[in-house]
Amino acid sequence: MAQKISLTRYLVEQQREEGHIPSQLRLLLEVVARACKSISQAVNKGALGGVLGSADSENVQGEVQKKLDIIANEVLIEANEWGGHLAAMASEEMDSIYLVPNRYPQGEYLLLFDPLDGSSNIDVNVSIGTIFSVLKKPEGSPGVTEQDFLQAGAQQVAAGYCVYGPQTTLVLTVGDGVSMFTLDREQGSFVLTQENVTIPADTKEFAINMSNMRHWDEPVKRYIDECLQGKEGPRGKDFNMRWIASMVADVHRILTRGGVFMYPWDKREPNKPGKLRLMYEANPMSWLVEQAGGAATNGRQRILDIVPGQLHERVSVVLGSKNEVDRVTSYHTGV
Ligand code: P6P
Repeated sequence: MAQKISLTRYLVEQQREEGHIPSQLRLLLEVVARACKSISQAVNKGALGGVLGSADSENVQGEVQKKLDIIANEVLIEANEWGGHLAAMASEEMDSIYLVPNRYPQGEYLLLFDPLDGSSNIDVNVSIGTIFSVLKKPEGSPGVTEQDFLQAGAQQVAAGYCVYGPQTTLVLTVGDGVSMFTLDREQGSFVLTQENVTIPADTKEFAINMSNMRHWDEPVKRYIDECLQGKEGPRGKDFNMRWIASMVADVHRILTRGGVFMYPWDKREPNKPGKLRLMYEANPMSWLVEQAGGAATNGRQRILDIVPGQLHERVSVVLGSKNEVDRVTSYHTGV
């Protein structure tokens, strides 16, 4: 029977062999993984843990916060603030950045996260997840400000998510491909279950919220309409549709079997580029997808090239199988 490789052993061997996981980053990733284990425990308790339903509060996005949103956020803050690997954190659930308290040593990394994405699915027992992105603190900046976070996604040094579904699976990249680790609850550790994850360049499966169709711009309507025409239409093949309304779950499916995920601009909110957040949803997911051989654009440009103007900036997202993403992008740009 093949020996189980734990996340710790994987990171130690990557650090030794590849040399691009400095000790502080390895510690950061292990701490985030441990926090995800705690979140998984809380999520799995559901009604038994008194953690379902809404808290009496809203987040910076103006969304009603679920109790588990707040629990997950607190777990990640408390797990990461004392280790000396971080200078500051940013979260979908917090208006401004969180500076590591002065009583703890400052590290060289910035951690951004959506502590519990897909929270509308919590109360109906559908997969949800934690998404995280790691940047380096700019050299020389004495203190840390929000400006230090405003780096393009191409600057990430690590990115990943943990999906709380039938399995609890951590998916991670440090720039050398994508690896998946499944939580072994008997051992309490994440075990390597897949390396060199690869997304097929072609697919017959798209993921989009079809109820918004009348609000999309023309290139998106054209792409989806051609998919719906099936083999009789210009694509010459039938398509299937999936929409879990939990980005982590939809992206996990695409990393596992291919597909294209779209959350496009919507004319009901013309001044918003999209619904999803650039820094702690689109950027980490886009890097994972690119590291697995896929592509990710906002319909016109590579998401990882977008320089953020603000921490909670939104973006349109088209990601997954490269040939499909390229097609959607070409319909927008005419190239
Ligand atoms: P809709 C979850 O709230 C989320 O941010 C993503 O995880 C998901 O892909 C999307 O919104 C679902 O949006 O409009 O279909 O509910």
